[in-house]
Amino acid sequence: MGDLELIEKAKKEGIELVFDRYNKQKPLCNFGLNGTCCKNCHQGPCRIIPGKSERGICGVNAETIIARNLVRICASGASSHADHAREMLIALYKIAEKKHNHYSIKDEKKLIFLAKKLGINNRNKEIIAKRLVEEGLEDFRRQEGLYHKKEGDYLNWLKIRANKRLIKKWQRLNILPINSDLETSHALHQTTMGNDADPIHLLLTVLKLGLVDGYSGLVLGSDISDIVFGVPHLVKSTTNFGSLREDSINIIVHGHIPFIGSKIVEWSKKLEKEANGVGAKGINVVGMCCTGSELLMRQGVPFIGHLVQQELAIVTGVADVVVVDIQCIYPSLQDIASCYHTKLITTVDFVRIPGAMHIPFKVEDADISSKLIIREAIKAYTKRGTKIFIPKEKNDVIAGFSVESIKDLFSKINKNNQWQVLVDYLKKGKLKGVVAMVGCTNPKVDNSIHEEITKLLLKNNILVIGTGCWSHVAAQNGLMNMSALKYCGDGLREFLGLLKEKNRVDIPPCWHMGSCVDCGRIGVFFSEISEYLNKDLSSLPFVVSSPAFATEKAFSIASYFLAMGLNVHINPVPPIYGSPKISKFLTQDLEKVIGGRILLGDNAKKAVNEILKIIHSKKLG
Ligand code: NFS
Ligand code: SF4
Repeated sequence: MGDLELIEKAKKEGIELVFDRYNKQKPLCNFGLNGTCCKNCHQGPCRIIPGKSERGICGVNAETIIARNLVRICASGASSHADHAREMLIALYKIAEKKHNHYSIKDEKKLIFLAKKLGINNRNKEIIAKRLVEEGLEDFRRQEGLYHKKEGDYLNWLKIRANKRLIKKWQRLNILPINSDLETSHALHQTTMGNDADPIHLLLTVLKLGLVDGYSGLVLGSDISDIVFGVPHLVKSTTNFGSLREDSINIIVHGHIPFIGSKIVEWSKKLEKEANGVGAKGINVVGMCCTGSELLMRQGVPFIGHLVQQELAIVTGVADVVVVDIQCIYPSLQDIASCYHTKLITTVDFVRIPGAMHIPFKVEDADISSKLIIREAIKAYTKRGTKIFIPKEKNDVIAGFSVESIKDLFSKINKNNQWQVLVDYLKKGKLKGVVAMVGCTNPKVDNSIHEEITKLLLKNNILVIGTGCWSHVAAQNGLMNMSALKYCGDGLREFLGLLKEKNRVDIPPCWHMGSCVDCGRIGVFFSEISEYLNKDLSSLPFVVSSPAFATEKAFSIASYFLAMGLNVHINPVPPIYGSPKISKFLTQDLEKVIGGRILLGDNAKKAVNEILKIIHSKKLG
């Protein structure tokens, strides 16, 4: 797919890549891999060695260390998503204040839909938006549930977006979060030296943090970005490095929040003449990682690479600017950029990379910063070297499968009960289930596992939906266009054919639901079907798989899905192996507590076997 050629090129040019650094780190530390190291205080750090040092200096055992570490992973992941969502809320408030005209409320329908759920009634959309923001921010500051536990003292977004049956279950388990910041800071406190030593209680906190991640991060983040940028609808574009252009100025937008990217797309058209002035044919904006998905599904921008490919984009020699905001940005980008003409630009105050240029980006002066960034790209283009190689491969992609757009597709078959279309196919057994593919790529893993699992699922008549870096791998391998129908079993092909016929649009077998934050859309998708059927989510043939998870966020997303009662395949094995009790609890007993558990499987066949076992045990009808 061109990656190998680029890796070869990097080698020749003496450039160190993520894969080289991974090799230098080998062998990876077993204590870290098994979850049995603790540095939560300075009596240690401590490691658990069976038969030698079974307890840390404070007396804590392996189970507790592992459970505490998982809590901390989830607190970190959840706070990343919650911070993202808060950023969106604050931006929406500024937009609603109308003190500037850089952005506007694009999707009034979504605004009203959410406002109604929150009990907000007004005729003025700006007033509605501001009140909606206040309700969202309440999820970062509510303290009421602390004094006296009352009914309803938990996240507003959970109240309006979660499945009612699940809320009751979470209430019984006492894991309904009061406010996002409180829960993540509480989790850090809970896991310091001398606090919670009960591993099961700690693992329930992992589920609670999954709900924080889900409702004050993922769902909230996607909802607000829909209001500002519009609910995604089906859109066509391209993927792979072949979407870079030698004759044009290439701007790679990398990170997670769609504000910068969308403006750069807009200004790249307006400043085209300036680009022509330096001999470039035009300005080609492409997306990397989750920003790639955000821009793809709303503006049809090509998305060219996932986490472990970000460095390779610069190695092509045609990346004029790489502009980044938050999360998943390898600091090595600057080292590599400095070997070429590439300008790396950071934009968020708390994400700085030594050597990179910093252009602060605020929604209230988005146009100014976008122009500055594009002009940096124009300048950089004039300094392009000759060490250029763009892999040719380029695949077509169909994206934009939001819950709303999926329901639109279904409504052409059943106007009033959209979910019935999917339910009928599941009941008839023509579709066996739905699997959501999520998460990262990882240098530790052969990332073709994404592609292999996906193909096996399609063959087994499973509808595959998904987000994040999975969507890059799937798209790059042609699984998000019509050519992938050849991988589908007959029942799935019939289902997709019916949708195509009734809607008169191409429907590929893998549905791109967006960036990682859009895992919230997956949650809403599953929740709505379970509510429609009035059945527990854990009784339905739905599974989640994260076959190459890398980030803390990916683990907190997994806890969100676990908390919903779904079975979640996670690979590589999360740091739980240091305790047989914890491993057993998470991979077996958890099912009795919440309905779902962690599935393991380090290759596609094993993973799909596990997934199919679950799916076959949960037949509808
Ligand atoms: Ni999500 Fe994985 Fe990062 Fe996006 Fe990719 S690494 S947790 S998919 S880019 S956030
Ligand atoms: Fe060691 Fe306990 Fe301190 Fe952890 S909290 S570093 S196990 S003494």
